[in-house]
Amino acid sequence: PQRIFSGIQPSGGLTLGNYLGALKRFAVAQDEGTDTVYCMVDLHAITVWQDPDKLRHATRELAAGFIASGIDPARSILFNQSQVPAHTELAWIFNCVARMGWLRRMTQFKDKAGKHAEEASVGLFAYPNLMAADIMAYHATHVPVGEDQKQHLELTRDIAIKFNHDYGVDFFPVVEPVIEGAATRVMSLRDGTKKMSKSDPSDQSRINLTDDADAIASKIRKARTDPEPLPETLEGLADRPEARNLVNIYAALADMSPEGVIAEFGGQGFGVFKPALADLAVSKLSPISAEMSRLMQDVAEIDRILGQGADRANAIAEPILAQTREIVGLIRSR
Ligand code: AQP
Repeated sequence: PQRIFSGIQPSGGLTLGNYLGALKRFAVAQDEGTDTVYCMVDLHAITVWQDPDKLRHATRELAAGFIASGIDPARSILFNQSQVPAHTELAWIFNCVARMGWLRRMTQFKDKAGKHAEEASVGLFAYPNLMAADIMAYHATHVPVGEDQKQHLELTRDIAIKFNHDYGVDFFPVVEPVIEGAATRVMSLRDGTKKMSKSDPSDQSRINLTDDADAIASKIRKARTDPEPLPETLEGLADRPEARNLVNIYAALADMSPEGVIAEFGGQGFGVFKPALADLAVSKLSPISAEMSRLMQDVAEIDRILGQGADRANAIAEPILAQTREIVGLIRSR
């Protein structure tokens, strides 16, 4: 049977990239009736310093973002990672399965640690092992993510294969990454070669799910573009990353193909396309942002939802962890 797992870090506010690359697709999977488990990965967030009050706020706001994007806590399991201890215990076991050389190849670590790898936390280096544990603790088979997470999922597969091989079992499934749609890589509005990211120092580079209509419209109006009108064919976007990004965003928001967007706007200048995109973005995102602020008025209710989700998550993960201990040879006295 299929089970989908995915997570988002409460390391700041949600962006349009997180929405199109993750949340919107999470809601579709749930609505298709798949078994869906969604996690606020707070333990991943602390691999770089987080102010404790801001972390609490971001975790609750992220939960509100999930619910406002259509994730129903009754149909999906929605919880925060640190309330389910199986994640960290399994991550330790995976620390002992994964090889240093595998982790050294991870481009996200290189990007995030930059020139200061010696000062980065050990947690940031071991991040992909915890991610593998998140997924394997539920025996998830499919993981919808953006393009940026592809390498980490390959590592998850390698860990599952090596664990199964080393212990002579067929226990952990080899997961399938699900990277599809027009917006698996939403780019920065200031630089079409960088991904849109919650931790980018420039707020102008991203659309936040909490931005109001004016902010959304103004960021799209000011988004960097070239002076040419949109091309008549998709191929014409090949060397125009900023233009291509805006076309992809339009397509994903409108549930159209990029070809369809070009069919509609090809030959038009950005003076026409940007206002149309701004209107579309405002109409799709305003209801989400309004629902998020409504939910954030009652944080006790959010905490209650996360607690219930954690109970349901524990009920799946604990037996899988118990079997893992058995396979590895860790004694549990009864
Ligand atoms: N720009 C993006 N386009 C498409 N998908 C994206 N995702 C993130 N950015 C984009 C997808 O969102 C999910 C959650 O990501 P995350 O918060 O766990 O970590 P991240 O990928 O590191 O996201 P950010 O926004 O860039 O956070 P920071 O700045 O803290 O590193 C994942 O499925 C991801 O693919």
